[in-house]
Amino acid sequence: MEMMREKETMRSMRVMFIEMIVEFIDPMQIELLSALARERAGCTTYFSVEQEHNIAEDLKRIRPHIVALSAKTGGYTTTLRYARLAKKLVPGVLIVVGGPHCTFDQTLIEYNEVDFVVAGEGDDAWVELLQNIASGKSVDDIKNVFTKNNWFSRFKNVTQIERYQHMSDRLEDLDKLPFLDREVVYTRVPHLAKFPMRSYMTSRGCPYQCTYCFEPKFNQMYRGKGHPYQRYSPERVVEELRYLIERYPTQFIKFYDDIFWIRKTVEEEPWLEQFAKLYQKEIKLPFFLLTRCNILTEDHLKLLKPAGLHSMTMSIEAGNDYVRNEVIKRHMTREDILRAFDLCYQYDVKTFANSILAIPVRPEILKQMGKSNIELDIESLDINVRSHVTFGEFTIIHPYAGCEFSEYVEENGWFSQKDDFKKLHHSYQSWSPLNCFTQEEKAQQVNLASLGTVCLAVPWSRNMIVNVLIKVKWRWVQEYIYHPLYFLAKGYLMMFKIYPMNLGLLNFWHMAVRAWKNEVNKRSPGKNLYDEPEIVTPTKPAQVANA
Ligand code: B12
Repeated sequence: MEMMREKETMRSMRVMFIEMIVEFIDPMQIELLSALARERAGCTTYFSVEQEHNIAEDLKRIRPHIVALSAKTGGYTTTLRYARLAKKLVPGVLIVVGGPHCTFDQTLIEYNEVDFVVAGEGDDAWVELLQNIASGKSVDDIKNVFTKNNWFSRFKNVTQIERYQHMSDRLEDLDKLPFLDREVVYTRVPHLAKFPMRSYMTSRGCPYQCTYCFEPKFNQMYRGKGHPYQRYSPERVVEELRYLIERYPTQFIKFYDDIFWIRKTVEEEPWLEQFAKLYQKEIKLPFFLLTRCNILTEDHLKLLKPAGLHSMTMSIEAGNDYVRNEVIKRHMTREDILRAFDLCYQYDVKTFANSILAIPVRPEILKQMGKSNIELDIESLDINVRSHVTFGEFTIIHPYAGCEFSEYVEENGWFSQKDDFKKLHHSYQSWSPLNCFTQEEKAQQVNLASLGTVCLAVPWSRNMIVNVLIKVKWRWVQEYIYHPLYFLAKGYLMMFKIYPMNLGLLNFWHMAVRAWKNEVNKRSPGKNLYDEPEIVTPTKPAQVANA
């Protein structure tokens, strides 16, 4: 396969994607951008993952014309490190950066090592950019694309709202997109090909207001430019899944849509019924999806369960009403949560709930409530236990670009977006980056993050966990006892309850070792995957980097 790709390079631009790590979920943005580059711009595409490959060697061997990077807020400095490395090793290479971080922070274009920033939806912009580069045309007027030229002459000194004028309309007919190019990833990351769960998104967008997510700002950015929720037709979903199943071992489908339906009743959303019928007839595999407690009804379960619905995520996020509805704006009552989880219990649909710990509340409000921050976190554990959650993940809130929560912590002096984004750990399983907590409180939060999951597997341990175990301060206890316990509980619940699959003994062992390494990296401060994030200072504009 590598050789076939190499031959093709003789007649097309070589585009190389670089990622830090690939877990057990497909990096779908790479797969989509690769398919677009190959099918619409005639490029040859390559993929390199720092955790698996020697990126420097890959860069020297492939000599890409374009390096394409997807920036997340935690670790965007690592993205810039890849860009610098590519510029050093491959003279003339052009660096394109897109993804959730630079959608809201286009100033990345000011770094010398970045030639183009693509904000928002990248599909059309990416193809036009590649086509124009290949044919030597100007790229400065392409919607969603920021270049050194247009940035310093038109966009640097205008408001974000004015920059939004440079966005194209939302892509409405998703069916026009090509199938994801899984091959570009699977040839380099065989563990993902062998893992028999395929991830897929049938929709884009979410109309809700949660302050820790970028979607509300995204919707603002695209106001007047199309509906905030777009989706493939059921026929298209099933066609792509069938294509996938024929090629790769597949036992389970994970629908990763932010939200699998948005209206409150089945009647209001005919798509669901059409999908359920087709899926049941053509695919038949068990599946997982994400939705919200306040829009789940019995009718949804009656419709989707026979089609194969096995498990789903409904995030609880916070047990305390004030935190849930005022601070992070979930707009969901306690009754909504209990009712939805009880329904799933009744229908034997396994549940995977996310809860976010360490959401800070202003001291005067804490005083009024007569509670401490950690007591609020314990309320989140308790509502998980009460809801009979099958698997619960407890993460630590991290502020990200484009999220209202980042403004909230900045206004309160707990975090500086300008100075602290660049220091964020790449994972939100790591310690809180907020300065309103003491080290002791932060240690309790990460202890609860590990032990909360254990508690759901062994509910009678609740009192011992909240009264004794989370108070232990020794790092070695966290690393050598709590993390492994979390890992065992998560492994067991994931593999036997949430995503039941038959891996075979050897495959199971390989996957377990890999998963363990990932978990250690995610949870440990100072144990970033590679090095401490490099702090980069934006430099003066380089010579205009047009192709
Ligand atoms: C699937 C997913 C994952 C998967 C796969 C991650 C991966 N490497 O691809 C898993 C579960 C592993 C994962 C992990 C994490 N994730 Co995640 N994940 C998602 C999710 C649900 C979908 C992403 C996706 O594939 N979308 C489909 C593709 C086609 O769309 P897209 O990503 O938006 O890409 C489009 C544009 O952004 C743009 N684009 C993107 N990259 C590029 C690059 C170039 C060059 C160009 C031109 C354009 C471009 O073009 C694409 C097509 O329009 C999003 C939520 C969401 N709805 O987007 C969160 C999200 C991306 N994840 C997020 C986070 C925080 C994480 C973690 C840090 C969580 C953690 N464990 O601590 C880790 C980071 C791991 C890592 N280093 O990648 C945040 C990122 C926030 C931020 N500002 O950085 C998001 C946005 C969720 C949220 N709303 O807060 N995640």
